Amino acid sequence: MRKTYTLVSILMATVHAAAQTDARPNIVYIMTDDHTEQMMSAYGHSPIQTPNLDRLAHEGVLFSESFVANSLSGPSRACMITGKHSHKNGFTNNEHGIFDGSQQTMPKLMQQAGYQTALIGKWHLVSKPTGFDFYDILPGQGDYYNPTFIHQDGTRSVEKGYCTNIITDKSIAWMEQRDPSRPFILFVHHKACHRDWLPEMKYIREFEDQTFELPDNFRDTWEGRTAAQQQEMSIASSHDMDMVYDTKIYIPGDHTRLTDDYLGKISRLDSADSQIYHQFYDSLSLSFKQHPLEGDALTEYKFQRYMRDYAKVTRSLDDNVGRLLNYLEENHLLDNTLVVYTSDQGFYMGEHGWFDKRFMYEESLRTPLVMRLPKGYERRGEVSDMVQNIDYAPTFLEMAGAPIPKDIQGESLVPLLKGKNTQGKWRKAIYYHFYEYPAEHAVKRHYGIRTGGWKLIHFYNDIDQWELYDLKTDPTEMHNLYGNPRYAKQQKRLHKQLLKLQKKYDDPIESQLK
Ligand code: SGN
Ligand code: CA
Repeated sequence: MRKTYTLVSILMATVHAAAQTDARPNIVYIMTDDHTEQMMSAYGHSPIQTPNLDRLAHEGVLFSESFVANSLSGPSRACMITGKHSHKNGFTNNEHGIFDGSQQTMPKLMQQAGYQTALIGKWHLVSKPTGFDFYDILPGQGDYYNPTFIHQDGTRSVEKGYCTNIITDKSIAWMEQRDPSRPFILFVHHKACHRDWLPEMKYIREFEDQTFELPDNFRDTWEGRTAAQQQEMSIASSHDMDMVYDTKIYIPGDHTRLTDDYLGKISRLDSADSQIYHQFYDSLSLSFKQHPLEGDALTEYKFQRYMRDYAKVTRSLDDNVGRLLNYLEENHLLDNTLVVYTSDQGFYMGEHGWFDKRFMYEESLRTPLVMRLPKGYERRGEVSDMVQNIDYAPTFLEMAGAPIPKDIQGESLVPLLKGKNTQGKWRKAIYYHFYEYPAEHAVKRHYGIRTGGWKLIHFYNDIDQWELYDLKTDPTEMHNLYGNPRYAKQQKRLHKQLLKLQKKYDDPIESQLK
């Protein structure tokens, strides 16, 4: 009898605790690394299917004009958590940056507003995370196979398994033990789909029958674009895209500069997985050795290998987004949770002949953004207003009913999510600034403005070149119109608009260059 009584009281307590007494929406923010719109089927032109990511879009909203402020991991993450451009949050580049965690951040403000805050996965801001009740992060870029995690007490441990699955397991485990009476914001930061695209064993043979179409401008020779000519992110170049490290093809005797890095990653596998891995890539290497390729044929071969491995990594990612959504659904959390899916930037899938990001050209300036909305937010379908990753912080704060500090530079997306008519008042242009040069991939420093139909970019530092694009007639940005008298009017107008944005965001770069 006593036993039954105890059980009933425990059950009652659980039911009571399960009701979230604070009705503000939860937020699950899923951010991947280097996942791009071209590889997400909801965006309409992907060669692979991403059903779970698409589910978010179909049940919620898809932002068709979504951009970053600085197309690189650390800087992008810093923009996201501060709601400010790089020159204001101080984290301008991966190579020399340490994020000043004592500054105001959105996670801190959410915490102060009574939210439980947790961060799991890639952090990449060097300093210790601040503003999180709980964190469990990857060191630096992290590893796909049996990754090491840095726990909140400073200790590290190697966790068995595939990184994308582990990050999801940890996210679910955190939600399981949270205080159900208070709202939460959970940041799920995947390593996928970052270089060097190491697949989960169960998908190692997926996509091998698929031949990916080359983008129209795959053989771009970058005329009229000096910075593009001098980049080091070309699929064709053996220096930029390495046969061993990137395409996982061993050419006997060809011990490239990255072999040790590659072996370091592969040696993390335990013996059963290592066998599967080697069986697969060794057989590819063997057939390559029997039928060696060169010139254009070799470049196209590298492109196919790149696309297939990227697709495999994306497949595991899509599964795991599905797992997380199912967890929310099964636990009756979906109705009152904002689920955001985005990436730290877009990526080149062979456009201009490239991989990687950094440039202000469309593929890497854009980032996928879909949201499944909590009750009370009625908007559905495509949102075509121009949004940027500095907008997430004010959006989450407004949803939490917390004040938005004046120095936050992004705009809250709440009016858009409520389906309100913004009466033409929404921004008509976005500002971009990339700083990491000299550095890997050799993309020059640049800043610029993108409007609905035009783009003006200034490459500076060891170069002084402007580029102007008419995005309506030249969406793949092949023709630099800068200085062409036919476009003098647009050029002048964009220069003016750019200066206005730099004034608005208080970026002193133009005066520094004079
Ligand atoms: C690593 C990669 C680069 C990549 C940067 C930044 N090289 O250095 O290809 O551009 O990260 O990526 S690797 O040999 O280590 O794979 S970011 O997404 O973290 O900004
Ligand atoms: Ca990235």
